[in-house]
Amino acid sequence: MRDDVEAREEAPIHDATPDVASPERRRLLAGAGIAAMSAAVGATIPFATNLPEGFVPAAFAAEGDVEGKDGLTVLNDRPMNAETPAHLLDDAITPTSRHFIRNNGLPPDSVDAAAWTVEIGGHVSTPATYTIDDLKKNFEVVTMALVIECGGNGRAFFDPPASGNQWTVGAVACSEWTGVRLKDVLEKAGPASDVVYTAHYGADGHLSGDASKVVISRGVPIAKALTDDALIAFEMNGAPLHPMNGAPLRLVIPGYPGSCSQKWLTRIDLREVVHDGPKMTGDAYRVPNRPVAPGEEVAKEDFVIIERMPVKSLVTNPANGAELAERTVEARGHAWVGDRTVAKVEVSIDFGATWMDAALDDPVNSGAWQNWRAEVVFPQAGYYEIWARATDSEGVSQPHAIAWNPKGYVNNSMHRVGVRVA
Ligand SMILES: Nc1nc2c(c(=O)[nH]1)N[C@H]1C(S)=C(S)[C@@H](COP(=O)(O)O)O[C@H]1N2
Ligand SMILES: [Mo]
Repeated sequence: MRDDVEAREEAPIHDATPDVASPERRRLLAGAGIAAMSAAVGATIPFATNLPEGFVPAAFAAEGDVEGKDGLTVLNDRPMNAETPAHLLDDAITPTSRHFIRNNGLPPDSVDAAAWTVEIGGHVSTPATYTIDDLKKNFEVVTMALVIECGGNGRAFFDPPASGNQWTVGAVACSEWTGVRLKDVLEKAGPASDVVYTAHYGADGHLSGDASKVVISRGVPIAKALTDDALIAFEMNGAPLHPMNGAPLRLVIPGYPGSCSQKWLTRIDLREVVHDGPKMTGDAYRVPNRPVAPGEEVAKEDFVIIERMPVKSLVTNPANGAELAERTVEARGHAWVGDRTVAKVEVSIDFGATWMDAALDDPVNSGAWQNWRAEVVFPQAGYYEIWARATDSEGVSQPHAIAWNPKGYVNNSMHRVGVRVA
């Protein structure tokens, strides 16, 4: 991995051009002739001969042209961060092409899946190192649909705004992950009796290019790591992981902030103290220990680590802004909650004055989102909003208003979709 990091340092740093194609595609397009470039943008390029050598048509940025991804909205290209518009999350299982990307650093340039290893260490009696093949041979291989949601999903709606990626609603997905249970691997290593926390490490490079710097290293309470639905995954939707989603090996820990699901996983340590790696301390992935007023200053010692994610839902059909020719539409989407189940989803088309129950599926397994649908009938032509509100198994519902916090985390306020009915 060291070599990769050094090679990256020498590579030209992106400037402010909005080109976001993958490195391979960039090289291809940059070297392409006028005809190939025209074909790629789908139009003749009258001034093509003026395009400086190595420039890639900027149109690709608008399309979020990351190899193997489709229709994502790119928020930032260094590091790459891209979310999925809600209506493209309509599938019960999120296709890899629609799984959001949240990078804090630079993914490894090239990975050798056959040679990849993950080390299990720290306070254990039997430290171990496994290749992906070793994992498959030594532990039961399971496939589960699991939700990953970024702790900052919904930050764009904060007022006053919170700095960080301005995610709207699409930094969430529920793909089908294949791997081994984190629990099985940790138990085999023999955790010491004083272990309280995990510590996760990955192979991505720091934005500064400093190979000694760790990009992000988070962990979870040991009890969470020992649940049945936390996986060390090597497949996503029946294929190797996408390079931007952690290939060839990652953690998937549903129900906690996505940051706990380390990508490009190389090491897990068990610790006798709460982990203090980069992005575990200060106010990173933390919220105040009490409700605060929008804009209120909060002392560092009053922040607590975000653990279980709150109940939430998405309307994935119809699309926001849709023009509907019919008075009837199937509203549908997903609902999820950390470490609980969703008990009820309700839908309103009159700005919350009245609600109707949606049909709600059970999760296909623990850690998966639940699909819901409701036939909605609009009384007359006009503008409507479809609101969805989920309630979890402890009776806790999504709020109307954002529980404001300084870093813009865990916004689980209701999703609203506006439609015009003819
Ligand atoms: N090594 C590594 N793992 C990581 C990250 C990262 O930057 N580096 N980002 C985390 C964050 S903040 C989130 S929300 C999820 C996103 O997973 P995805 O990019 O596959 O959607 O990965 C997590 N794992
Ligand atoms: Mo995240």
